[in-house]
Amino acid sequence: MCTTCGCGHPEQVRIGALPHSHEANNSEKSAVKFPDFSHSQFHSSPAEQVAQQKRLLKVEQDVLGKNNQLANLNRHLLQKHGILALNLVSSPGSGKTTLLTTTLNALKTQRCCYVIEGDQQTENDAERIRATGVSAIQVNTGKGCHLDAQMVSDALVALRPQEDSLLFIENVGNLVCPSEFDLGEKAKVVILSVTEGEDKPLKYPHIFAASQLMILNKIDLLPYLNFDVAQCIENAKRINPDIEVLQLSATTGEGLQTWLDWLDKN
Ligand SMILES: Nc1nc2c(ncn2[C@@H]2O[C@H](COP(=O)(O)OP(=O)(O)O)[C@@H](O)[C@H]2O)c(=O)[nH]1
Ligand SMILES: [Mg+2]
Repeated sequence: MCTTCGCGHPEQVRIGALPHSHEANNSEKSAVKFPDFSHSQFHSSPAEQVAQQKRLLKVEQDVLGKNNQLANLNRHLLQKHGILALNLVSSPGSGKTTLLTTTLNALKTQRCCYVIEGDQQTENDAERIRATGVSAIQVNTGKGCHLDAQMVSDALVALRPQEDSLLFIENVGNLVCPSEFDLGEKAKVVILSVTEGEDKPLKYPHIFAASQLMILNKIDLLPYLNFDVAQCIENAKRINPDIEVLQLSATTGEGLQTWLDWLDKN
């Protein structure tokens, strides 16, 4: 994982308590008492912890500072050449690649498009994009949970996009870390599918706060689910009052035109 996502910060982890109604153990078997390691020898002394935190903070500042510099350079170059770059973010399986292939099939005769694909492993998504006839570069991040500005810069060297084109960047499936890493895009677009639950904007607020647009995907499945569309939009707007919202189905094409119109005006 990355240095900024919090996995290196045990002090940021909060373990909640059971509600009282769940505390009683009525079963005949006795409850297992797991050892509590929280104050054990595995932890450093307070002085060591402060030193570790300072070192971590410095690493984070260095990583994000360097990333932001390069992201600004990417943005400057993309804007200079009239390339609209969008950073598509979602959890795995929300339909980013499906939306891209449907979009590219609708757009490719009118507009020159390119795709940078981010995944931990495999070339699968780049191959799905290339099947539409559009050029795609796959970036495999290995253990990394997000794309960064350097990866996009390197992919752009390989991709050689034309002036005034459209660049879609499909980030690694993750609603957490990509919110922190500016790639130089014009806008982040967060995709949430209706199978994921309407509470996700509240649970993963940073990515919804950082996005200009939320696409609610897989609306063809709504008749089979208990998904409250109005509640989901209200949750997203509680986090980001300015967020725009589109509803569509990447597989049936319902609502796709609203997305194509959005692309046109941006
Ligand atoms: N029913 C339905 N399935 C979809 C839709 N969009 C994507 N899927 C399916 O969701 C799965 C994951 O899609 P994919 O595009 O690979 O998601 P990604 O991991 O975000 O790129 C695939 O089985 C898609 O066919 C949609 O609008 N409706
Ligand atoms: Mg994908």
